Amino acid sequence: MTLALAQAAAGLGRTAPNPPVGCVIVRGAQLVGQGFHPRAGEAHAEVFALREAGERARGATAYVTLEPCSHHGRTPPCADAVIASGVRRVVVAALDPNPQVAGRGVARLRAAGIDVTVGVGADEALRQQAGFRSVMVRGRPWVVAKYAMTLDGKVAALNAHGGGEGNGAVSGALARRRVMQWRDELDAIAVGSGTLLADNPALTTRGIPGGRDPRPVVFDRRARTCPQARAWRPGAVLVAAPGADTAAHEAAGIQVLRAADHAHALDALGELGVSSVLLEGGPVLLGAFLEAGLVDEVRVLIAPKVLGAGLSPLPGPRRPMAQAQDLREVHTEPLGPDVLVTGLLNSIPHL
Ligand code: AOF
Ligand code: ZN
Repeated sequence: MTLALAQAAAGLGRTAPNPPVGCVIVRGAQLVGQGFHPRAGEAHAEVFALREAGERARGATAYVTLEPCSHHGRTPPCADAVIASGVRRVVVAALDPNPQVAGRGVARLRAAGIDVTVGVGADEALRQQAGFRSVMVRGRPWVVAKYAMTLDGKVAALNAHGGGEGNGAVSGALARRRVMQWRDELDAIAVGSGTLLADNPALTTRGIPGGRDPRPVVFDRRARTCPQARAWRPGAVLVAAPGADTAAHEAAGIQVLRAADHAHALDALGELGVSSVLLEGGPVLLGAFLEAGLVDEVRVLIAPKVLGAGLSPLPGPRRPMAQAQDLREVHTEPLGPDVLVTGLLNSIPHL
């Protein structure tokens, strides 16, 4: 299953609205086939793996990171392909929350006499499929809030006017590389209008071989950003208030999405085929998402430096420590001199 999960990882950021899925086929001690789902509309992981295995699939065991599908979508049911191949045992990491599948894939395999085990490697599979599961079950993308801060909890120095000062990276090279990996793996990257105005960020993936750029989403209620800013490449989305004057942006070819609040904006992004969002700031947008309960996962990079006055990452109301939000499934990892802390605020939809 570890190999199947590694296969699936090749599809991260490329399969929406479909899930990233990996499959390996093992006969005795021999790996006879492997594959992953490259993008929506193309064949599913099992099909690639079975194709490679050919006749050697007979009597073999298939490891799949998602329950083989039982329905006719853009492609025919994988459960039928698995049955036809002669595979004798199937190990599945997680069931498919798609209501058209939802356990029917496994049921069909079992009805054909195949021995099926479910749940092996489920934690990692759920993390890989968080975006797909989120849209399928909740109708909105999985939101990952990311920021880099100093030991004293500041994300940016202050400029002379008391605003954020964009210049100067907080974290080191390894941490910055990890952020680029996340940009490669998540469907969209979201920032607020303040960040666009202050930094004019490119919001691209740099330094990752074969990397792809996430779709820029700019939360700009009043459409006050410059339509010529670097973020406005093809596919970029402006999220504006229902009454905002977006004529200049529309004239520049920018896609405008109107939403009364952040929750509705996320629903609309889900409908556009965005399964996961890397929310990179600034603090006003992060704080608003957090208070609305819309941050599902947090990834924080902590740099061993002390700044003094500066911007806090997540401004929120005053509350007693007993009411602080606790993260679940917390992981820490050193990245050179920095420390990465990740955790969940909402659970990944499971079946
Ligand atoms: C699998 N293996 O590799 C994937 C699955 O339109 P389609 O035919 O591509 O079907 C999309 C649905 O199939 C998707 O919503 C999810 O339920 C399942 N994805 N299933 O057996 C795969 N990518
Ligand atoms: Zn399938």
